Amino acid sequence: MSTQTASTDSASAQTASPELRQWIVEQAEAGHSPDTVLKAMTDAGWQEPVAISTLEEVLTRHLARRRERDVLPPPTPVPEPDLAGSPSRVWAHDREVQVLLSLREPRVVVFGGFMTHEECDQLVAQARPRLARSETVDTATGGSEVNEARTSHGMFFQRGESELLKRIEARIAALVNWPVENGEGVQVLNYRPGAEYKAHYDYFDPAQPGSATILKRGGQRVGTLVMYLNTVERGGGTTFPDVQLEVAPVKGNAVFFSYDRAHPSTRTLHGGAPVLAGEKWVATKWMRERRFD
Ligand code: PD2
Ligand code: ZN
Repeated sequence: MSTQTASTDSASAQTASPELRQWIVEQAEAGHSPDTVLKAMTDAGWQEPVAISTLEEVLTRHLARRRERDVLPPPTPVPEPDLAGSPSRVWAHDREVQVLLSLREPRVVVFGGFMTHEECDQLVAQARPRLARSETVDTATGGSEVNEARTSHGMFFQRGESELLKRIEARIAALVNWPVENGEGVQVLNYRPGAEYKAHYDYFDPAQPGSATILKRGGQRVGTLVMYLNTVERGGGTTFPDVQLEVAPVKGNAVFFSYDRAHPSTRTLHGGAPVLAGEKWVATKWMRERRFD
C-alpha cells in the first residue's frame, strides 16, 4: 500500500485534506482493513488518536453516502409548471390560472380557478351516471379491488373522451408541461359524508409483485393533479401528513404534486380527509413517465 498521501510533516498538518479523505476511501474500497490503513497513517507520522478519529469520520460519512446512493432509486423527470419569477397567474392552454401556493419539498402547487364552475358541473354530470364503489389497484396482482381505505365512489373517463375532457387535458398538459399522451384517463371520485381516502402514495410500489405488469404501460406515475369539482362544506381536504399541509377543497381549484422517484423520500404521502358535512367531488389526472396507450 502506498503511504504517500498519508505522509505528514507536522502535527499541525493533521487535518484531513481532500486528498487524504480520498486516499482513505480508496484504501477501504480496495479492501484494506481499517487497522492496515491506521498503521499506514501512523507509520507516516500521524498521531494514533488523531488518525483513528479521522478514519472514523471519513469512513462513516462515506458509508452513509453509499447507503443513500444504494437505497434511493435514481430520480426521473417529472411534470413541472413554469413558475420562474414567482408569477401569481400562469397561462394554461386557454385560461389564466392563479398560483396560490408553491412548496418545493414535497413538490406541491395549489392552483386557483383551474376550471370554471360550469366545467366542474358538466364533469360531475358526465360522471354521475357511471359511478361505482371505488377500487384501488391491487399491487399484488396488478388488478383492482374494493379497498376500505377508500370509501368513495368513482369512475374513469377515457382520455379525450369528450370535448370537455380534451380541453381540460390540454390545459393540464400546458400547465405542468407534460404530454397529454402520458396522462391516464381522468378519474372522478365522489365522497359522501364520512367518506375518506386514507394516506397513500400515488406511485406504484416497485417492491410489489403486481407493479411490473402495471409499469409496462407508460412506466411509473410521476405526477398528480387533483381538481376540486365542488366546495366542500366541512372536511374533505387533501392532506400531506409529512409536512402537515391541508389543501381546502374549493370548486375550480386544483392541487398538483410530483414525485421523481417511487420512494417515500419524495414526502408525497397524501390522503383525502373525511368529509364532515356536504359531499365532495374531485377529478384526478395521474401522469406517467411515458406514453400511456
Ligand atoms: O380526493 C382527494 O383529496 C384525494 C386524496 C388523495 C385524491 C387522491 N389522493 C387521488 O385521487 O389520488
Ligand atoms: Zn392519491
